[in-house]
Amino acid sequence: MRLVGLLLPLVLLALVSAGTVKDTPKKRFDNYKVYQLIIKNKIQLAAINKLSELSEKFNIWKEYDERTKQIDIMVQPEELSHFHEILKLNNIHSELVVPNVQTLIDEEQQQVTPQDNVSFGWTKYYELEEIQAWLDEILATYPEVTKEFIVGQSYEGRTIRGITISHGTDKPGIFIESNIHAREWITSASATWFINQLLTSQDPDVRNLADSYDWHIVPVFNVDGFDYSHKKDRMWRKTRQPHSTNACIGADANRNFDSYWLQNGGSSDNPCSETFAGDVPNSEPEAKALVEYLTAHQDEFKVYLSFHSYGLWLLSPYGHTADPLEKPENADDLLEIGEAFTAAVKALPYATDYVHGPTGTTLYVASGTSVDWVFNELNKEVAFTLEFRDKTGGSYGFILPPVQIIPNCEELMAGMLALIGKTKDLGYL
Ligand code: 0X9
Ligand code: ZN
Repeated sequence: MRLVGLLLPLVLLALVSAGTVKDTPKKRFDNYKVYQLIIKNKIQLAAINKLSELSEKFNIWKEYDERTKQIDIMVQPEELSHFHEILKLNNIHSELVVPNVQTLIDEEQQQVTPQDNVSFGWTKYYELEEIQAWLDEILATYPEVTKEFIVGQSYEGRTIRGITISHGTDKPGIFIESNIHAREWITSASATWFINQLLTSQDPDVRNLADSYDWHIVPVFNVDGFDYSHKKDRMWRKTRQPHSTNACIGADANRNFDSYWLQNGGSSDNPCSETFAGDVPNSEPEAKALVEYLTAHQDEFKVYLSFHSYGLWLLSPYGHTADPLEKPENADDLLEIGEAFTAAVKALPYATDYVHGPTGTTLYVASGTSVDWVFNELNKEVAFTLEFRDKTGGSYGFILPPVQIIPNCEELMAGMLALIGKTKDLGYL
């Protein structure tokens, strides 16, 4: 009796303090299916883009890719017959790539080793609190070479944290921003693995990488979205700031930066779209915080990398245009760096094929991205978007099985060694 009397207020307190996130059940994706579509003309593209405005029902996993003409799209079970009707009417070819998204989510949650419950490893995906606790542990274990930095606060009041790893002073800096898109869990898993490698690896090449540069790494940038993707909706992409005139929540943080913002069709003004640019540039507190942080610390880094998934791409600016004639002055250097990265990844036993090139002509036009903002406004000459595993049209998309975390990380390290090596050879570092 006394125990119940003590416990009940505690339980209630825990529920209340966890806030509204605890109030709604976790979204299930039973029988949601993912299709890969082949788009042959503008009418077909317009038809699919129209559907995708209803992002709850038709959720774009991979936007229209200029080069391969493919789109990956997740469809709610209730909309399947409508969807197939639209495909038929527009003569769009489709292939089923994920028959049941919930099955993938369930498999993703299965523990690979019981050990992962005890200590942090890279055979499962961790929640935000676990990543934060791990970061604290890393900072406490390596006080000589690590330092915490704070980018700012998210809409829901979480702290956006980063770590610097530095073996000396005034080395050329490399800034890594990861998990700007909430559902891209492999990005923070890889960023934490990379931090761990810089601190613990005995491989001479990795030691050289750690010792020669000042690293600035933000493993989870979109903290609110990431937490929401773990607790409520595995497929959440955007931020969590509500919109004043619309029920749809959040903006695509990677469309919210003030570089060609909302231009050239590379983003949307519809708050319900997955690529909603926000009402104004930097409307999202997270983007605003990053802009302010990077502006204040612009002298501390020369290379900027943004981790995404999926598709196996290494993308350079510009993102705002698909005109091949409109390219940065150092476009050839960026191609050479991209070549080094893709060749190094290909040489691993997995023989994974990354594709590199300018975003607008290689993938699709994306305006207002963090990478383009850093490139154009902070005049950083080397800036890339990395799109990790899965491959497009693959069986997993964003829900990359935990057994693939380490292989993805190995590819990241091989690619990174080559990317940084070539960037140095070309005189940027
Ligand atoms: O659309 C995006 O924001 C990125 N792809 S994702 O599927 N992860 O959402 C690509 C961003 C391209 N980057 C630049 N324009 N620099
Ligand atoms: Zn992304």
